[in-house]
Amino acid sequence: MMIDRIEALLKDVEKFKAESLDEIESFRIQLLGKKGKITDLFKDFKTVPNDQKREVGQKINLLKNAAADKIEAIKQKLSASREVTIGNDLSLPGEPKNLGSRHPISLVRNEISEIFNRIGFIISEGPEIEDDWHVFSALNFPEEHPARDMQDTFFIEKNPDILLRTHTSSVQVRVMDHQKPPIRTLSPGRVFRNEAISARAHCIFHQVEGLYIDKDVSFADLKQTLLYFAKEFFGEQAEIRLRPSYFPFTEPSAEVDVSCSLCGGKGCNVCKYTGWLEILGCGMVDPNVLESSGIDSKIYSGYAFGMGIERIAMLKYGIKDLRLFFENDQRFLEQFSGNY
Ligand code: 2NL
Repeated sequence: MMIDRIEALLKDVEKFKAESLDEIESFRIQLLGKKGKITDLFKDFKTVPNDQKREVGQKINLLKNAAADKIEAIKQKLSASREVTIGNDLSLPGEPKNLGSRHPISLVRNEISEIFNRIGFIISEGPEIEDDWHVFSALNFPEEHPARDMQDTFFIEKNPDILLRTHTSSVQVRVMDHQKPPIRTLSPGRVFRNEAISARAHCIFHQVEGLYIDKDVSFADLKQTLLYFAKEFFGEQAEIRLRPSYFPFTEPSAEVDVSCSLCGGKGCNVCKYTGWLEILGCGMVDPNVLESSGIDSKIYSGYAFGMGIERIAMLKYGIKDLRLFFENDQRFLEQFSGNY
């Protein structure tokens, strides 16, 4: 009786064919599942007379192994033939490859660089770990200037001479040290300030600074260059205005606003109903700065400007929180695309 059931199931296993994984699975459940026919055989084994137990036990085990082997073999065959089919079917859709996108800070940095490259500014780069001379002294910062304080600047260990640059002017000091005028250079880069992190401030951010030194460089040259930049970056309708300001390294100095491109100067909550957005600081290079780098301030004059890339990117893309630039959340990053 038991032997007949085993023989019949063995035949079923031998005959079994399948075209799909679903078929294989339902066959497996039929035989080896909790209520499967082979599982039942094991349950009924206790009813087998003692003198037949040995023979019947062996046969059930053989059947169980045969079923498991057959299922495995058909599975293998099926997946092999699937691979062959996929390999040969040129009409199947390709696997999507997700392309990355450039970081908004890179997009804006590259676009600004392009605009100034077109009028002869050459990119210069320099070290992020600097010395006091290139960051402060050569730029006419007095000995007791608060920017030199530990509260504002990161120092490397306890050496007050080695620090993380707080602006990329240090790169331009190095250019002036090694190059004779005319000088026309643009220094984009990462800068560091000891600030508490918030929606508007970060201890690491990015700057672009520009420097032009030649004979007879005037404030009018500076204004026209910045107007050209504003129109290229923000659009032909852009206007600029200059307000007097102060920097240790320029005299006179000015803050530059661009007309608000969102409301066209009428006033909105982005420009706080003034019609203007502050975009950069600038001025005529202080003669002390030229002389520190061995440039004769009686023969040469120059202008310089600096802008924060995060600030410009926030204006361009309407980003409200600066911290988004540093978190690398893909949901943020994948929204940016551009040619730069
Ligand atoms: C700002 C203002 C400025 C400069 C940067 C500069 C560099 C040299 C000599 C003189 Cl080597 N000046 N750079 C000048 C005026 C303003 O930056 O608001 N930056 C974010």
